[in-house]
Amino acid sequence: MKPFAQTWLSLGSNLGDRLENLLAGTAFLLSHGLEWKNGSGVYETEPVGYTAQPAFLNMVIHAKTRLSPLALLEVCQQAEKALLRQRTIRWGPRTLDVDILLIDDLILHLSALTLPHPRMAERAFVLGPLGEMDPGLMTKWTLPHLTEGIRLQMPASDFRDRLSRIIGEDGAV
Ligand code: GSY
Repeated sequence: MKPFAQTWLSLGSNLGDRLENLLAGTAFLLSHGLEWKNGSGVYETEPVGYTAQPAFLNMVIHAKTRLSPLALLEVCQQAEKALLRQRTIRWGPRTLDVDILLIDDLILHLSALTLPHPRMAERAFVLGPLGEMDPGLMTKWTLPHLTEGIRLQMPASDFRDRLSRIIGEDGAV
């Protein structure tokens, strides 16, 4: 059996019921080969890139998995599809976005997947939640602690409680 890898994923939503989208997306991941280790709080964040769109809810989750990097990418894309991701403008609104930030110490340059995530070091909506959840990781990867334009909306423990109600007691959250 393949050994476990640890992974850190960024989740974002700015269409529909944003919190429900994050919960449903996380539940999807946990039923498709990922095991929960930890999660950040949920932050309301100003849109980056294409700015004429609604504010996002963003969070980071830390999970372990036996999936290969490309199989993990496939599951992340399936989670987006399961949430009926609608996206007409490349950087525009979406029901759910799932980005792989890190897998262990892997440095990857594939056409489908670059690790560490190439834009994570400049995104407060990633660095704020990641820094809250995993300060050691910020030091390890020399990441800046940017928090501009982000505001804690729901503490990590409340998100975990809501998630437990969806996935049940044996979801190991
Ligand atoms: O790459 C993730 C999608 N995205 C986001 C996001 O998740 N949050 C914020 N605040 N801005 C964003 N711009 C893009 S594209």
